[in-house]
Amino acid sequence: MRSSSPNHEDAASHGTICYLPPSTAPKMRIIDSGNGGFLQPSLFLKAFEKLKGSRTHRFVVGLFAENLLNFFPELTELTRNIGRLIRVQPIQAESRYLVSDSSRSTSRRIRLGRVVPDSADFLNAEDRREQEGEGHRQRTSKRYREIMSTLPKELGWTSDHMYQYQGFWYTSMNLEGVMWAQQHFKATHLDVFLASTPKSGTTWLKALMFAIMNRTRFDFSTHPLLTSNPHELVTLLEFYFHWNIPYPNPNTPLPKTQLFQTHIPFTSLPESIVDSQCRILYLCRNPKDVFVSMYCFKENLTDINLAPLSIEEAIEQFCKGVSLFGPFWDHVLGYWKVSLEWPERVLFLKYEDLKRDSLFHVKRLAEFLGCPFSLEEEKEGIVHEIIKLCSFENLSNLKVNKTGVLQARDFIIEKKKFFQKGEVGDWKNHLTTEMGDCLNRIMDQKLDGSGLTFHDSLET
Ligand code: PAP
Repeated sequence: MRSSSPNHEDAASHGTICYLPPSTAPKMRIIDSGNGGFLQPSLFLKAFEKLKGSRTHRFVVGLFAENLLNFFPELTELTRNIGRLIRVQPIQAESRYLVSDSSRSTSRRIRLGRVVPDSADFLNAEDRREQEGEGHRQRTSKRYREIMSTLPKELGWTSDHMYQYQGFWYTSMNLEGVMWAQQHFKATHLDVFLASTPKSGTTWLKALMFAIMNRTRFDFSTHPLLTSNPHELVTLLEFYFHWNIPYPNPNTPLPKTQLFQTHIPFTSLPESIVDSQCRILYLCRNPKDVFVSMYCFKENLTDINLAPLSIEEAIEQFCKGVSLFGPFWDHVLGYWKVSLEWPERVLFLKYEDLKRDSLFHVKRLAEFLGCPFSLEEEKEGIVHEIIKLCSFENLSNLKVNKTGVLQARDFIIEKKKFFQKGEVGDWKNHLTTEMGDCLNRIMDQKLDGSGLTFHDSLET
């Protein structure tokens, strides 16, 4: 990582680029390393304009991208130009912030400025705890990475490597989160988990489960799903580690029933989830659509230093079991078996079945969650309202899902990427018949004797 470069000078020569958050925003301000002035958002925009056309015009400056956008929606447009924005890491009282440029074939990071405390006494007890937490997180991360260095690894889809841990494949970031959850997460019997392999329709189910479980709290005209992305409303368990620690924050009482999402395979779940008798909804989708959805999605995540992975290489990896949280078949079979063993605790649902008969499955889901729809609710059309609210057509057209990003540390993804096509059978537009047959053969082999098949849903 370079601490200075011609681009640094270039940026500085275009004036100060600063962001002064309002008092409700994180208690930090950015000052330019040049002259240390402050800017309000409008001036921030102006400064950014100045950079246009320069070598640094792609280097968008921001602090805690998500907060920035929450407070200044007018900056949303800028995120289109964000390459990879490296989250500010507070190091005691002063930090650097880094922005890297994804517009070029090689990744370069430049130091544009410093982050300094707003005032000498800016660190209150909570801030201090947060900083201690950050230090602890970094030490933990280092320990996890040492463990990772001893694990089998393979070429990654979105990062240089994936690591095999307890029989499944992970990126280093995901694996850190899994290890942390195994060590620290404490589930209670009131918790509900949505489990799935990536790209099985999790975003849809998050919306549906949230809407079903909270239906008496919100009305449909002002529903949180109209203003928040489903991933902002339901927490991804293995990302806790990358957000705030320590968890749970003793000062924040948790709601009685908490809905979590996870991609962790059943055999690697934190023990407390298995022991606490909480409910798990497992969502799966035909593997060919999962593969294609992941392949298209990965374009947004891939480290720009990596050689692109062709679809042929990717499917070869998938068929070897090397995919995010894969092998796909072991993930699915793990939950399938417990759903047969503990039907009252684990409900197994297919994306395609939900598409085919949403009404039936949404009602079944509500029963499983312990909050069945009453006859009055059915008469009032509440089930239909929930289905409509959470439909691909509705969610994908909301401003909140068309613009902006989700961020956890240096993982940044545009919200609209969670809504690609939402169709059954899109694989036919991407895979050759041979590729499809090959995946079918493998799945038949792996699922043989389990009673689980994807053929019904596959050929829809
Ligand atoms: P994640 O694992 O990254 O959270 P996930 O939500 O499981 O992703 O999967 C994304 C898929 O669900 C996308 O499928 P596609 O690539 O084949 O299009 C996305 O379009 C689809 N999806 C998202 N929301 C909905 C919805 N409301 N209804 C149906 N499908 C949806």
